[in-house]
This record gives sequence, C-alpha cells and structure tokens, in this order.
Amino acid sequence: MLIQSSGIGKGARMYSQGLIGASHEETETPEFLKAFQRRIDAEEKIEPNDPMPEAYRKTLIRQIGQHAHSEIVGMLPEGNWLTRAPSLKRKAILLSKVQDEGGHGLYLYAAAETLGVSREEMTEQLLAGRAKFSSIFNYPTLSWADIGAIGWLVDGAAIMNQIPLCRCSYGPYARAMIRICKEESFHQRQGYEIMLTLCRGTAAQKAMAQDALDRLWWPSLMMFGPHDSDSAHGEQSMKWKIKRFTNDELRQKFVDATVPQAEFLGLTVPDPELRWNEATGHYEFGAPDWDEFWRVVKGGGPMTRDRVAARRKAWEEGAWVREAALAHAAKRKARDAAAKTAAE
Ligand code: FAQ
Repeated sequence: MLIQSSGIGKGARMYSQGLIGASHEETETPEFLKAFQRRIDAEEKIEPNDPMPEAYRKTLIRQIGQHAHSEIVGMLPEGNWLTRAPSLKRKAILLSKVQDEGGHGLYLYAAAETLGVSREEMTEQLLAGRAKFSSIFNYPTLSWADIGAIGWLVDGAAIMNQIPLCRCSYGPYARAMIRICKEESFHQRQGYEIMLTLCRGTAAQKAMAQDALDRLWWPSLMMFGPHDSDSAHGEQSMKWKIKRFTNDELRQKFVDATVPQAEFLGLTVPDPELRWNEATGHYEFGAPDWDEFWRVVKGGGPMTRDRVAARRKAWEEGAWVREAALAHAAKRKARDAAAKTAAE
C-alpha cells in the first residue's frame, strides 16, 4: 500500500468510500496525487476502499455506468428479433446472447456501485439524459442480417475495446471484464457465422448481409469514441491506465482485423477510401461522419427516444419488485434482531 506507507495516508484516506464528499481540494495534496500515480505506474490494482483522487472515482463511475447502460440498452435491438429468428436453433442462441448482455450490465452496475454510487442514481441519470449509452444502440435493426452484423461488428468492436479493459487499473472493473470478454468472443463468432450462412445462401440473402454491413459499418467505427483530438477524457484516462489505448488506436486495430473478414465473406466495406498500406502494415480508411456521431451522442439518434422509453417502462414496471425485495430484507433484519435479543 504505497499511499499509506508513504506518510500521506492521513489526508489520502479521506477518499475512501465512507467519506465521499470530503473536500478533496483541501486533501488532494500534490504528494497524494503523486503517490497515487506511482501506484498506477507500478501496475498496482486500485481497490474500492483504497484512497483515490475524486476525479479518478468520477471518471470510473461515468465510464462504468455508461458501459453498464450500453449492455442493458444493447439488449433491445437484438431483442427485437427474438420472436422472428429464422429457426428454433437461432432463437435459442439469440436468447442466450441477449441474456448474457443483461448479465454484463449487472456485473458492471455492481462494479460501479463499489465506487459509492447506487444503481438507482445511475438509472435516473440515464433516464434524465445525463448519462450516455453507446451510440451504436441508437440505430434500428431492420433485418435478420442486422443480428449477424451486430454479433460480428458490434461485439467485435466491443471485444477490441474491452480486452485492454481487463488490465484497467481499477480492480473490480478489470475483473468484471474478464468473463464479459469471454462471452463477447462467443457472441462475435455466432454473428460471423450468421453472416457466413447468409453470404453462402441465395443472392437475396447475400444482398441482405451487404445491406446490414452498409448500414452498420460506420456506426461500428463510431463505437470507439471521437477522434483522439476531440476525446475530452482520453489523455487522463490513459495516464490513470483506465484506458490502455486511445480511441483511434483501437479503431485502427478493429479495421485491420475486420476488413479481411469482410473479404472472406465476399462483402464490400462501404468506404471508398479504404486501402491496404504495405509500408505501414495497416489499412487506411475514411473518417466517420463526426456530425452524425455527435448528434447521436447528444440524444438525437434515430432510436434514442424509443430506447430511453423502453428503459423507463422497465424501470417503472419493476418498481414493485425492488420495493418487495427491500421490504423482505427489512423484515428479515428485524426477525434476526429479535431472535438475537431473545437468545441473549
Ligand atoms: N457512444 O473523451 P471521450 C457493447 C462520449 S458495450 C456514446 O473519448 P471516453 C456490448 C463520452 O462518454 C459498448 N457516447 O470518452 C454489446 C464522452 O461524453 P461524457 C459500450 C460516447 O470515456 C454488444 C464524450 O463522448 N462499451 O457493445 C461514445 O474516454 C452487442 C467524449 O469522449 C463501453 O462503454 C460512444 N460510442 O472514451 C451489448 C466500453 N464515445 O461522458 C449488446 C467502455 C464517446 O463526458 C449487444 N467505455 N462518447 O458526457 C470506453 O472504453 C470509453 O468510455 C469510450 C469513450 C471509448 C467509449
């Protein structure tokens, strides 16, 4: 515990979970911040009760909370096809994938809660439009091929972004990501297999696969976030080793991995500027439409209203379950206390 043993533990301990709200301007001395950075640089994991700068805690709550919302909202576009999957086998696979995403959301909410925020607060932020969810889930799923393209591209982009998060400096987030990445990897393969089946099928099926790629390619590239020069949090998050690669670095890795997969399918990536650069060993590619990205991120996506309305409905209709669980817990606590008193 470098911070405690460095002699600055007194003020630094003010940042443990029980004391959130203490004036960090007063207690975050340059020594405290330096000692924290030394722990990060030494690749130590930061755990929930460890002293941490308030900005580190806030950055994590923002990112993990938005990640959790994305997993839960991300169930909606695929859920849209559960009743219309083309076979029983496809339906069973999709059902299980959508349930996995729900599980990811729950691990992530739990990881964020270790930072002193409640799931209620995070959900309220989402419903009030103060917390974001991934831009990709603001687009509709218009055909069965979109389910293949989501697995292939969206889960593919998610894995590219999330494998480095398994090495995130915050322990609970890093550990949650390990299982999530294993499951996303299966999701990616099932999506690619849907695409392969469509591309080896009839001309109409192949056209459907191409149409899904045409619509979802650019939104998939946008998942990695804005260009590095517009990434407000990027530099600090890299310094804190929350992020291990910049948005643009991950986008490049995704393009390099995905273009050969599109070629194998016999599909055309909808980017006239796409070309292999022998000298760099990377693909060159065009810029996403950043105006569209910011419009979507600010709540103006084609499905934003529907997605938030669906979450609001689920939250309101689930209120009785939360109330019943709390009432049950209170009764149990009272019963246990009464039993303890009687035994004394
Ligand atoms: N969408 O300064 P940066 C999945 C916002 S999970 C919406 O670069 P940062 C699984 C950003 O929040 C997909 N907003 O931000 C699945 C910030 O605004 P703020 C989700 C975006 O945090 C598959 C502002 O722009 N994955 O797909 C987006 O350093 C299939 C400035 O940006 C994660 O959340 C965006 N794409 O980097 C489920 C991974 N990009 O908060 C179902 C964890 C940026 O100040 C089916 N998150 N913004 O108001 C991250 O790695 C990072 O948060 C980034 C953004 C890389 C997304």
